[in-house]
Amino acid sequence: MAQKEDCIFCKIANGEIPTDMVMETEELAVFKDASPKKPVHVLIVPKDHYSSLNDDIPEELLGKMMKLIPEVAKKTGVHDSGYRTIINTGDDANQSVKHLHIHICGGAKFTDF
Ligand code: DGP
Repeated sequence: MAQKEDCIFCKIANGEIPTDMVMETEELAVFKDASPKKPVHVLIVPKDHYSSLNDDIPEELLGKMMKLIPEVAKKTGVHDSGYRTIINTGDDANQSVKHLHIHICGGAKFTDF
């Protein structure tokens, strides 16, 4: 699996478009969401292109994405106060960018579900 042409998250995650990068590993990029819904709102994005969770993602990569969540929470200051992780998949979930990503949101109390 590699990058997909004309995918904005492929370009951001691989440094072709500058962004507010929070942290990076060999396979993952973490950057700030351009339309933050909470004081802290960052995205964990694989550097390889997968369009969604439905895209037969290697277990190892999924594990690395999950393991990175608390590290990102520490780095962004929401580890102890709490945070929400969201993966939107497909149209009914309003997935707007068709490149797999995990939202990490925090810094204010959630009042919905
Ligand atoms: P989703 O609805 O789960 O596909 O969320 C996509 C998120 O990506 C949305 O919260 C806004 C954010 N986003 C869209 N385009 C850009 C961009 O060009 N840069 C950054 N940093 N975030 C973006």
